[in-house]
Amino acid sequence: MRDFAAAAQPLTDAGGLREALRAATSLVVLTGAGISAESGVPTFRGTGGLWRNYSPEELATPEAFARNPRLVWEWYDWRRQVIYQAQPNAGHQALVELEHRIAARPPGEGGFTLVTQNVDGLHDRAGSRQVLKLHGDIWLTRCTVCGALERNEYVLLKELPPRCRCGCVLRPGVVWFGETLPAAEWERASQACARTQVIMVVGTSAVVYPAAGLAELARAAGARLAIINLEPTPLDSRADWVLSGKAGAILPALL
Ligand code: BJW
Ligand code: ZN
Repeated sequence: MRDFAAAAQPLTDAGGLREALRAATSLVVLTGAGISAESGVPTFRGTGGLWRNYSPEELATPEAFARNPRLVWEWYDWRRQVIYQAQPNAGHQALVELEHRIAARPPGEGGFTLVTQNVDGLHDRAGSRQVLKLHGDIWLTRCTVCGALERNEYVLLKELPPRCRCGCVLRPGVVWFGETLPAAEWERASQACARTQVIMVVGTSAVVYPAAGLAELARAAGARLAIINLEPTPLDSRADWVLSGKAGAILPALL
């Protein structure tokens, strides 16, 4: 097991969080792009967050897709190639271990709930059993006309934009700005937050709503809040623990 001294940055009261995790029978973990950064998957914001000088706000919208579906698909096709080659890292794996440990405790109210904003599927590939994907899945396509939803794991799509069997344009099966989150996932995530003892928010800039609001929801219902991030986030001032450093070092160290 790794010692805290091995983590890249100083940890603020990590011992207290470790104790809270040891005692918890309910835990929600909310992850963002930062947890996959150490697998080589670029984040959206900050260093290396841009693709060909476009920001996610310029590409991840229905308007951008309507204007230039080929450009948007080029971005997704590039990201699918990067994700295809990536492997889950020590951070993803630590969350699998945490899920097992909490499941083994005397049954409490909530158990372990993993909520992700990521579309990369790396939590599933690491072995997490129940992943609530708030922003969809990059390996799904949805027909813009007939609505057919399919898994499409080809990298380097032959035709951009790809087309449905019905002949119409397919879009990525993800949630863009201005679109609503999948209702069932959102419902389960917010219910878990309303009854959890601890919420850990890992590798997200916490600027995109409603996902970022889950931390506030949990806190308002009495949960303690831990932030794990390389950089400060807007949630830090309300957190019980702010652990500054790489998720791939801090999460295993907490175990
Ligand atoms: C590390 C690390 C390491 C690096 N270790 N850490 C309330 C207030 C204001 C605005 C709104 C609001 N409610 C709704 C909105 C509008 C909008 C919104 O939030 N806008 C804000 C940007 C202002 N939200 C929406 O439109 C949402 N829909 C909605 O609200 O529906 C209801 C509605 C409908 C119609 C009208 C009105 C309301 C939908 C949001 C969908 C977001 N979609 C995307 C794309 C998904 C598909 C794809 O992947 O392509 O989701 S955008 C992009 O941002 C993606 C991400 O999931 C999301 C969050 O990004 P994330 O994960 O936080 O990544 P980064 O890059 O921002 O941060 C990485 C972090 O990691 C950094 O902090 C680093 O420091 C850290 N890090 N390496 C630890 N090794
Ligand atoms: Zn179709």
